[in-house]
Amino acid sequence: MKKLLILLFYFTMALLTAAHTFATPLAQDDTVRVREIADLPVVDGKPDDRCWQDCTWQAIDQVWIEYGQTLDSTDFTGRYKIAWSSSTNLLYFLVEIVDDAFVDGYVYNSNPSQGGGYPDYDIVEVFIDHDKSGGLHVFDGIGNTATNWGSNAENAFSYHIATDLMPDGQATTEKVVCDIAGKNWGDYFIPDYSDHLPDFAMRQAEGKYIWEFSLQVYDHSYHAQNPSASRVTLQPGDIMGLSLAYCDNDDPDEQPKKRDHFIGSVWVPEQAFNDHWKDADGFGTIELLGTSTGVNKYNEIDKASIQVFPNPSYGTIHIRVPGAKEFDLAVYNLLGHKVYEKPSVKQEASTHLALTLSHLPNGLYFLNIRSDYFMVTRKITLVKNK
Ligand SMILES: [Ca+2]
Ligand SMILES: [Ca+2]
Ligand SMILES: [Ca+2]
Ligand SMILES: [Ca+2]
Repeated sequence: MKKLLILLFYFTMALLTAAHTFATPLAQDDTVRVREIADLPVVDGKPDDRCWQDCTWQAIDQVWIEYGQTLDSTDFTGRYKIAWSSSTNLLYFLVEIVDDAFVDGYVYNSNPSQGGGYPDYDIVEVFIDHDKSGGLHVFDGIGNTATNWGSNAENAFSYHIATDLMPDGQATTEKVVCDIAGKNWGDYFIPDYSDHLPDFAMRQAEGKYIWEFSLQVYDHSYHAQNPSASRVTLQPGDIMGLSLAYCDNDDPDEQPKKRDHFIGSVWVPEQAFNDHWKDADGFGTIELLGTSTGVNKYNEIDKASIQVFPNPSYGTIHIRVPGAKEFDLAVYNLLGHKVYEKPSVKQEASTHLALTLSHLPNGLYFLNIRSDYFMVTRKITLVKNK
C-alpha cells in the first residue's frame, strides 16, 4: 500500500509537473550539465537506480510538429535524464514518456520522406554533435540537387531508436537505430547504428514508457569499417551538441503510418521546425562535469583500501571502509536475490564493522557497499562449520 501511495504521489507529481510544463512552455536552451556517475545504472528500463536520483529531469516539451501546438499531457509528456561515466566512456540516458497509444515496430531501410518510415512510429531520437560544430550532417558529398545536404554525414548523428513494446512490466533490449548516410539522395543508405547504444532497455509500467540506454560518442571521422578509431574519449569540460526528441503516432492501424507529433527538448525557430535530422545548428548544449567541478562532490575513496575479512568466513565478516562515515550494505546470492541488507551504517573512525551472516547457507555471495559517492562489490564465501 505504501508503495502504491508513493507511486500515486509520483504519478500525480508527474502530471502536475506536466500540466505546469505545458501551461508555461519554457525552452530548455540552457546548457545541460551532465554529472559523472560513479555507480552505473542497471540498464533494465527501471528508473530506480541511485545515480538517476541525483540527476535533474530535462523537459521534452517543445512541439516541433505541428509547430507550437499545445498537447494534452495524456497524449504526450516526456522528459529525460543524462549522466556520463569515464570508466565506461559512455553517456547514459533515462527517458520517461507518457503516451496514450504506443505504435511500435521496426522499420528499417525505409525512405522516411515517403511516409511510413521510421519517424512515423513511436520512437525516441537522440541528436548528438560531439564538438558542437553545428552544420549539415546528412551526406558525405555535395547534394545532387539544388539543395546541399552537407559534406560529412558524420559531422553529427541523429539516432532514431525504434523498438517493440513488450507486455506491461517486461523490458525489451532489442532495437534498431537508424540515421541517413551516403553521398546524396541518389546514393544514400540507412545504417543501423544499434551498436552505438551498447546497453538498451525499454519497459512500460505504471502508464509510462521508460527508455534506458547508454551511448558511445563518435567524432566526424567516423567510418563504418573502423568505428573505434573515431570513438571520442569523454572528458570533463567537453561541450557537445545534444537534443532529444520523440515521434508520437497514436494510430497503430494506419497504413502507411504517419506521425501525429514530433516533440523536442529544445526550442527551435519555426522556419527550422524539423531541421535536426539534417542540421546540427539547432541542437541543445551539454557540458560534461568532472568529479571535482563542485556540482557532484564524490568523495573519492580508495576502493583498494576497503577491508573485508576474513574471506572465506565462518559467519562473521569484518568490514572497514577508510574515509567513509556512512554507507549501505547489501548481500546478494548468486541468483541476484538480496539476502541481507543494512542501510545507513555509521562507521566510526578507526573501527571496523562486524557483519553476522551465519543465518545464510554456505556458498558464494556478493557484498555490495555503497554510498552517494562510491560503490564497491566484493565476492565473499561463507564456510560455516556444521
Ligand atoms: Ca535502471
Ligand atoms: Ca500520444
Ligand atoms: Ca560535428
Ligand atoms: Ca504514440
